[in-house]
Amino acid sequence: MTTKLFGEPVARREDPRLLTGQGRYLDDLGGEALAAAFVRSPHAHARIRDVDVTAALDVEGLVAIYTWEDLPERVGRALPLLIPHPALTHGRTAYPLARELVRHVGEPVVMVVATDRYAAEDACALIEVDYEPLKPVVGLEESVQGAQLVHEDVPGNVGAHLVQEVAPAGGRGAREAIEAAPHTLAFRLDIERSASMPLEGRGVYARWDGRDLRVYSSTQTSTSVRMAVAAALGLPLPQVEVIAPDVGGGFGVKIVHPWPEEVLVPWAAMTLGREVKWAEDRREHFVSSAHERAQVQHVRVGFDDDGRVLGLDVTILHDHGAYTPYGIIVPIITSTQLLGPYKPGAYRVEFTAVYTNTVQVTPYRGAGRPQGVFCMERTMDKIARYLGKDRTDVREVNLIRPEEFPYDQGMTFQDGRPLIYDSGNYPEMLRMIKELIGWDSFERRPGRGIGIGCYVEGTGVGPYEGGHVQITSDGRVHVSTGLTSQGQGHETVFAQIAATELGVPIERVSVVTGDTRRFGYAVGTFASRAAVVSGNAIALACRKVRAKALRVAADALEASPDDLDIADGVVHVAGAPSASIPLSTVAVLANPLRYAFDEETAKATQFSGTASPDRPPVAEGEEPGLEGRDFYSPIRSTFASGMHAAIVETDPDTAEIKIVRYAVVHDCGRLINPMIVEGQIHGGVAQGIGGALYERMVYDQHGQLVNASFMDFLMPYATEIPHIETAHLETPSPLNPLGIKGAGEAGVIPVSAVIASAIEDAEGIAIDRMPISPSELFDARERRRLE
Ligand code: MCN
Repeated sequence: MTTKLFGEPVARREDPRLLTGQGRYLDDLGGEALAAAFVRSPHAHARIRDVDVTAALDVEGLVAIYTWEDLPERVGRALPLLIPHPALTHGRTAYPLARELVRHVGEPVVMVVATDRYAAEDACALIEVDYEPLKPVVGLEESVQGAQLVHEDVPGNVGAHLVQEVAPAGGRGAREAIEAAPHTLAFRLDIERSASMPLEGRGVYARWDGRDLRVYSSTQTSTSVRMAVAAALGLPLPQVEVIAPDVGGGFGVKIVHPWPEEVLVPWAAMTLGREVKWAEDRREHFVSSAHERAQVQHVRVGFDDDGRVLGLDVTILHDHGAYTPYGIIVPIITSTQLLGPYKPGAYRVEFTAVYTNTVQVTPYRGAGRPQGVFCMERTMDKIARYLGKDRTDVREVNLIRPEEFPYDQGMTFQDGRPLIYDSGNYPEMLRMIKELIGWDSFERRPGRGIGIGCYVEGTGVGPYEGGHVQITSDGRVHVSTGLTSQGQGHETVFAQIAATELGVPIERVSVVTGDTRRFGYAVGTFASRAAVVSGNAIALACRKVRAKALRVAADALEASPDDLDIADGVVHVAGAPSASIPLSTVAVLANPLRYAFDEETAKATQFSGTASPDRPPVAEGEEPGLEGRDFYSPIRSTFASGMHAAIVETDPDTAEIKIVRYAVVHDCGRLINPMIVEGQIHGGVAQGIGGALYERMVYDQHGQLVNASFMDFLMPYATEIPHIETAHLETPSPLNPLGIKGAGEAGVIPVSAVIASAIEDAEGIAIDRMPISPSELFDARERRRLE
């Protein structure tokens, strides 16, 4: 095969379109549609006494106003709880429009539809909602006290509680092991609340033609939106199409389905018989979508003189916010993946997830892992400091060795399946990161420190994805898969896979994602799963099509399929290049209708015109055409891993923190496209730096999010992001045909831990909370001075 593109740094094919303003995002569509806008709660907790719409009725262009009472029973139901779990004893989800109570600032109360957004917003401003304010629960400490309840029927505000314990066979439990250990440490760690901030917010646009409903949504899961909308509106699935156009980022927030707006806008379109659209504005994104991180962790660890962990006991307090559409996926990921590349003697983890009157918490890139890695890596650093050892030596003695794979880490994941690491080489990775950053030659001085952080990430979760591949009689290859893209470069990597598998030039391959008309069975883009799950499904579909192409070509060339190969879009007999036939011709021959795209092919297939006069029947066991589809359904996750290191400098006067160097070693199995993986890592690291130094959601005691704008919620600019040095280690996954592991969240996961490690090294001050601002570092210095 000459067309080997798998593993090559092929330039992203979507970029010319996306970077020159040719992208078609949600708000570029539906120019003629009516606009929806929402009245959202200004209170964190209140009872709705009355809604008076009288003044709004005079607004020119007003079309309709809806409250919860106006919704039919199916539409007005509480939104689905997407991933139930036995430990989630009190899961709660919101109604599409608030029913009697509001539980966070920003909860939608009234929907207005008007001829344009200006009129809709004007009407919203004139609607008077009479609220009876209730005392809000803000912050974890207040929630666990349970004096005030977020949901009247959830005692103590506790939605979920789970304990998991792993002990070596016949060995002590974690608490016992800690008591018996030569050394012990105990400390508390805090990670503040942050959120995905895609450039494009959420949005939905729907049209109803009296029979079929077409919904465009800026989503990460178009097939799930389709099912949810069909169910809510009582429509048969084939009558609902959902299309994700270009999506300007998601980072997790667009997995939640359906959002209230995703049900309400299509329902309004059907009810009014008009096209309706809603595009989220930035403030709505802050107060009405979802947040994450927000955890307090108490750690106790026992270890020996070498720093080997003998027992680890972690207690996590997790903030759900007001609702749990995604169940307990975030704290369960923290608790089960916290151990990273290490094997402590015994591990006990307990989490309690509580409600507060704040925006709901759902997975954001990294999904609970940054908190877990912060916990484990702070632990490693503290052990090293206590023993006066090098921090990498302490990590080294705790690492899982290459010969121990597959390694059953002992925990049970959300779906009840065990966490088994499939492959990796952590000691080699540690050697590589030390060399890349120059760990051993680093010259430490006050105000200049070096830090390290390591992680393991379960990627490529099931249950399945599919791929459809068709070769048409012009020789082009059309690939589709149901999951969506938000900027990950899927148009490029899936084309690389198809081009390599089929032996065709990549220019002839086109890729469609996230369109239920093209592919109806899919799960979605999250959990770094597209490359593993759709990538393998597409490869398997290509292999089917390739096998058929060889069968048809073998007939024409009077050869055995085993003697044939495909290169540059031409099937040829191995060793006899003149005996060949282009795939375009094979595609014509594969369809008895014999429709040739051009004259040359028509001649080659021995007929002219558009239809063959004599049509042979379709061979038994075959289907007409050169197309096929297949699914890939992983038996369990494949575990990617990485180690990051950074050098920081802190200003002696202003306490400003500057990242001088940042290095990454990453293992996502076989790389499809190293350039795209590096881009993913760079984006992730930038997001991680935001979480380490800048980004936090600041709620006041009334439950008001006081920094709900980009003026006040600090995100790093390009000027704050250092050059990121990257090296790859490829330990193929034995679990899937292509040997791939995921990469999409890799960059973000360990950054807070790495930066904390480096600042602590520079300052000699324990860094136990993230993010850390210059003023907080300054205060910490002052506290130390006074001690
Ligand atoms: N890749 C590769 N070789 C591998 C693994 C991955 O070339 N061995 C490529 C993939 O083909 C894909 C990219 O790297 O183009 C990321 O792959 P993968 O790890 O499968 O992640 P997904 O495509 O499933 O994307 C989801 C992941 C998540 S969970 C979040 S959150 C996230 C992220 O991707 N959100 C993003 N990256 C994002 N990037 C952009 N621009 N926007 C977002 O919203």
